[in-house]
Amino acid sequence: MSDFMDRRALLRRMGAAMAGLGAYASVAGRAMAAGTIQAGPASRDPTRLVALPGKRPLIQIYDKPPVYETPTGALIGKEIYPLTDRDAYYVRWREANIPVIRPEELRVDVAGDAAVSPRSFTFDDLRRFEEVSVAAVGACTGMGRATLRPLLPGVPWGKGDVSAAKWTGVRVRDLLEAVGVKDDAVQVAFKSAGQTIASKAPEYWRIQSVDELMNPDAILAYKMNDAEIPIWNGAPLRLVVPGEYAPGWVKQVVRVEIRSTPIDNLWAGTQAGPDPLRIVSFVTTPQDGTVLHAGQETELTGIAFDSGIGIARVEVSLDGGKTWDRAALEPSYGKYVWRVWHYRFTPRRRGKLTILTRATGVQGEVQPFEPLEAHYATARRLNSVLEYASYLEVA
Ligand SMILES: Nc1nc2c(c(=O)[nH]1)N[C@H]1C(S)=C(S)[C@@H](COP(=O)(O)O)O[C@H]1N2
Ligand SMILES: [Mo]
Repeated sequence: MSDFMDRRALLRRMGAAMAGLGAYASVAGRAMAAGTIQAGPASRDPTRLVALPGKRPLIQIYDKPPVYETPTGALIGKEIYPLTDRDAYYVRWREANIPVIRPEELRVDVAGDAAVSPRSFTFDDLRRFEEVSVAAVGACTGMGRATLRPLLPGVPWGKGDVSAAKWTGVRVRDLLEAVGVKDDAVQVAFKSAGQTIASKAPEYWRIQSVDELMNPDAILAYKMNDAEIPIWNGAPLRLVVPGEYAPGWVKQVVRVEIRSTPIDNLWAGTQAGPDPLRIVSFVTTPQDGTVLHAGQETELTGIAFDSGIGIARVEVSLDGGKTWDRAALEPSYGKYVWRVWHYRFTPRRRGKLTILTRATGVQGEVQPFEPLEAHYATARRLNSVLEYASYLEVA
């Protein structure tokens, strides 16, 4: 049985590697032109690991467009501790074709009716601005959705639709100042290069308010963890808005539109404004399903993050929330980076073990115990203790 599983996983991995990136883009592109491409069936089998070219095996949720979750044990990486390694960073696209754009081919149009002097920038032009770096957590708004009942629409994410990386590039503010922003600007829209699978809104646009983009930490990045950005994570240029949820972090940015009227588009929504990360914590290792040994001391490692305000403490409960005990926090590695924490205990009772964790921020905000009803209804931002429970076993 396990032999069979291994073979299947191996075959899938080989298939994915052989298909290659070029093949993926052109096959999907042709299928889309023929009107045959659709979102693949959603499934979330945490044991189904598939490697995209250049990535290590990740939990495949969709094949086309590619949606891959990072196994929790791979969130804290080694390239730049405690950030996620580039080949483990989660992947989420709506595009049916993901063009390969070499830096020398890149043109970014910074335009729109509220731009004073619209301009097209080459990669070399961008490199003439001051280069800045920021390390930040990137998190999808659907975190933990797969754990809720009734099941909600949307990508059935587990806990791994989040990662952290060091991004290097140019400040959006510097670009906006270079072209000039008119007084009547209400928002800035960012458009990606490819075409999404939605025929009614084939272009992926997201909007930010001008105020958010005056944050010097908002950047258009061309490097990840001091190296090339994987195509899957938005090479050659992606938007990074630290402290905010990642749907607005448009990948493969080719157009920046400074607008005096809100854009009317399925992806963009109509309201520009901050979308700060809500406080959350969870166990990264041991991963769910791990069997612990009764009487043997075990160390839990986990992460906790918020929008950059600061984590004061993380507590762990082994009895379903009746009692809580404090975990040991590692030092902060940057305000937008997750805090790593550890907790040691010795399991005694054999059987299933559910572990809850609860983060508290420096301003007193507490990770909610249950999903907020309003958020449950919209299937967004479900950062409760319960969604992030860990399910282990003691033998
Ligand atoms: N071009 C493009 N950018 C995009 C998306 C997308 O579908 N297309 N998805 C957004 C969403 S919903 C998320 S959660 C993040 C995921 O970034 P990643 O694939 O680098 O992990 O990218 C954002 N930027
Ligand atoms: Mo997302």
